[in-house]
Order: sequence, then C-alpha cells, then structure tokens
Amino acid sequence: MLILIGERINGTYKDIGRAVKNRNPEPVRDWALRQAGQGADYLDLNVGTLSSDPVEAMKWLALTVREVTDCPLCFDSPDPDVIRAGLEIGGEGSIINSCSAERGRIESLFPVAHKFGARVIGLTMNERGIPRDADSRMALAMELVAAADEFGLPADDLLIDPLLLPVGVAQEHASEALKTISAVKMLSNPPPRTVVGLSNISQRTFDRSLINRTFLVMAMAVGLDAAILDVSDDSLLDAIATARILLNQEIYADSYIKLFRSRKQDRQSP
Ligand code: THG
Repeated sequence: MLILIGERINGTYKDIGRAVKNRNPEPVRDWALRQAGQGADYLDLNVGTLSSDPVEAMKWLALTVREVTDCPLCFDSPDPDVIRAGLEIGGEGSIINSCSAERGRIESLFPVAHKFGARVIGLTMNERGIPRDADSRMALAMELVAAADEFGLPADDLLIDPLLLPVGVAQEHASEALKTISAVKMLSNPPPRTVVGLSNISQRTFDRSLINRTFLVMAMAVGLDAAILDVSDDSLLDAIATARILLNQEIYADSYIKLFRSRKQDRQSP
C-alpha cells in the first residue's frame, strides 16, 4: 500500500510559516488533524526558512502536532541538528527527511537513524547537484544502499527519492525519475523503497492537481512505495484508489473508492 506522507505542515506555506514564527498552535493542530483524518501515514514537518532558531521551531512543531495526534512524523530539514531535535520527540518509527549522497551527510545522519530506529529518505543528489538522467541518479542510489549496509540500516528502511523538479522548467526530469523508481528495485534484495515529493512536479503550472495525480499513477505503475503529497486533495486519493484496482493490488468492487477511503480512515481512529 502506497505510504502517504502529508506535506502540509511546511513553513513554505504562508499560514504555517506565520504560525511557526508566532508560535500559534492552531493552524498546526488543524492541519495535523485534517491530514490524519484523510489517511496520512506520516506527517512531514518542515519549519521553513524564516526561523531564527530552527531547532527550537522544530521541537515546538513536533510537540504541537503530538498534542492532537500520534501519527508518525517525518522530519524535513537540510540541518542534521534540526532533524535530531525532531527525532528526540518523534522517536522510533520516524522518518529522516532527508540525506543526500554526500559522504559528510551520510556520516552525520545514518548513525542517528540507526540509534533512533528511524527510516531515512536518501536523495539522489550530491555536491554536484541533481543529475539529469536516470543512470546518474542510479549511481547515487547505489552509494546510499551501500551506506545503509555499512551503517547497519535495513535496506527497506531506506527510501530513495529521485527528486522531482517542476515540469515547466525541467520537463525531461519526470521520465528519468520514473526510470529511476523502477530500476532502484534491482539494487538489492530486499530492495530499498522509493519516495517522491509529488507537488514539486507541478510548481508554477496551471491545474496542479491534474499534473500531480497523473504523475502519481504513472509512478505507482513502476513500483513507487511512498509519496509526500497533498492528502487534502480528494481527486488525488481517488486516483490512488483507482490505480490500486487497475494494478490488481485490490479486488474490484463498485464501491472501491468508498472502501479505500473508509479503510484509510479506520486506521486513523484510536
Ligand atoms: N523530497 C523530499 N522532501 C521534500 C520534497 C522532495 N520536502 C518538501 C517538498 N519536496 C515536498 N513538499 C512540498 C510542500 C509544498 C509544495 C511543494 C512540495 C508547494 N508549496 C506551494 C508552492 O510552492 O507553490 C506553497 C504555496 C503557498 O504558500 O500557499 O507547492 O521532493 N524528500
């Protein structure tokens, strides 16, 4: 079953950015409850770029979410200290978002993942940036898989992210990301998992929802395991339910959308 990571508690959204700055818990609690109610398996937490003290901001964000839901958390920051602060609150079963394929990053984050029993999102990028094609992304994915083995992380606790870019400015990347998602399955046994930050692909386009759900079903067809996405988009959840039927991952019933939604919501009730 595709792992759904709710994207909305992110400081780049104006309401959350302001809430973090003013330490106003309401928008954070509201989005935590709303996303959990829509069936999110994890909530991505990102303090944004406006905080003067991102470590304290992440602690506040995680504790605020914890007041209303025990949904597992995904700590999204380029700063290992911010991620560590989140893990102290989220504990075992959290996700570290993220670690690039740079040796310094790996050495600072993989031992932390091991210590906390956390999963790690490994990005197919390094000091030279995001590669253009699938083969170069695979070389970096391979380094991340080797690092998981070296630091004693189970292969399936590593989620490889091929990195999606806005289709309007980097159109050729979408198909290369799809190739990477399918090729990653051949890297090890058991293979690492795969994840994307879905909404990246539709930034600065019209009809973002259509582009998001079209890409997501294509990625599901090549074996995508998880996505950071807008769980409040009902048409996206309907597309996931439909893809599950068409990929023969679920037995067809006329009411399959309703069944998918109620099963998701059941898992959220205490
Ligand atoms: N990979 C990983 N983590 C990620 C990403 C990824 N985390 C962040 C991001 N990408 C995924 N989350 C988002 C959240 C919001 C948006 C896109 C991706 C978004 N925001 C609006 C925008 O920029 O237009 C904000 C608009 C507003 O202020 O209302 O699109 O790829 N591992």
